[in-house]
Amino acid sequence: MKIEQIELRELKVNLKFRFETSFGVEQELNKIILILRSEGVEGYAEATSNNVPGYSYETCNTVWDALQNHILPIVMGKDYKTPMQLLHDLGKIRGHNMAVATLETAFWDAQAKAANLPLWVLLGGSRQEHPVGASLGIQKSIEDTVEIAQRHAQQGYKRLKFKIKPGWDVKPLQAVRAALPDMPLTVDANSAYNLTQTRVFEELDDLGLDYIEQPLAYDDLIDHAKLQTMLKTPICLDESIHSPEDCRKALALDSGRVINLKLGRVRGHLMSRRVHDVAFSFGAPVWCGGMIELGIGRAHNLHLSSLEGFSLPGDTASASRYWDEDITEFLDAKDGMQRIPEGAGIGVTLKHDFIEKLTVRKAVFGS
Ligand code: OSB
Ligand code: MG
Repeated sequence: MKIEQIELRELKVNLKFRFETSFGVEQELNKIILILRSEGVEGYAEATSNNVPGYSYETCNTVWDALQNHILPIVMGKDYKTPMQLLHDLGKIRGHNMAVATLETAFWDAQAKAANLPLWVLLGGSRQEHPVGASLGIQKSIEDTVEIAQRHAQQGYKRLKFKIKPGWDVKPLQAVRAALPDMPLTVDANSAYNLTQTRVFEELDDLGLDYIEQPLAYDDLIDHAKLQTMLKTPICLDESIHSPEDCRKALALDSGRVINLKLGRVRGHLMSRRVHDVAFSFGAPVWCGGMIELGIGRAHNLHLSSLEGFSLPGDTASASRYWDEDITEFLDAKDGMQRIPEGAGIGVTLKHDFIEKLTVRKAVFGS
């Protein structure tokens, strides 16, 4: 596939709800989308960056800068046979995985479209329908938390994940557990605790959670291993895993027993598949995380989730949970199951007029 033209757009979008995590509140978001044009086909991708560097050092602005000034100058006009060749050419770019993944995932979509195959076939997946969970932000009160939990359980979500932070952890989860005794529940601390606060996790350990996501530092594997020895509940790693090597080390050290996979965090589909394969060889379940994506990113996540090792529900709810209107035509999940869009590539069509309306920055590279 010759990289003939790349179109970048930054969109301004409004989340339907206020999403509070231990690192901040999000509602007005900027999203970058990329359209790759090659040999008569278009590949679509979406950056997973947030507006602020709270989850990752990457932001919308660093993704735009890395693509415009460092990544695209290397790849424009070149002809790559495989995603591996593309990644190899970008080997000197340290980090900026979300920026690289934006190009890499568009490349996969274009390749799948050129072959007239759904992306999941190219990735080697099998499952075409996937159970979905909901990631619920920090609420104003315990009553609100129980109410939103019950509402989402009724809507059919197969697992509920609650954001926690110091001072907002054991009590709300005890209340939810009392209201929903049999529901699969998890928590996500987004790195907000350290080893002086293990008491919180010992109390959460009695609630039968499926896992505790990223309790300790974003760059840690050692303290997580220490915490894991104290708990029956598996630790799930998100922020700590950026590569297949990170995954191997984490599972070898028993820093966690479940892996959250996000395309942007690990540099795209090829590296996601390798992280998945490492986890699979350890017998560790993986699931697809979310970064509050629009429909393009959601479709990529669903294709990735078709791989065998994705044995737990993902943060892969329908676009309609997040947006009054999406930039793609996106099928809603039914009874907590989300189907992979059909057709070649990621299988979504873009609403070009709506995208134009949301655009706050646009650049085209190549001709
Ligand atoms: O830690 O999984 C996370 C959103 C932004 C940044 C980090 C995370 C999240 C979510 C939301 O939990 C998942 C989603 O529903 O898209
Ligand atoms: Mg997380």
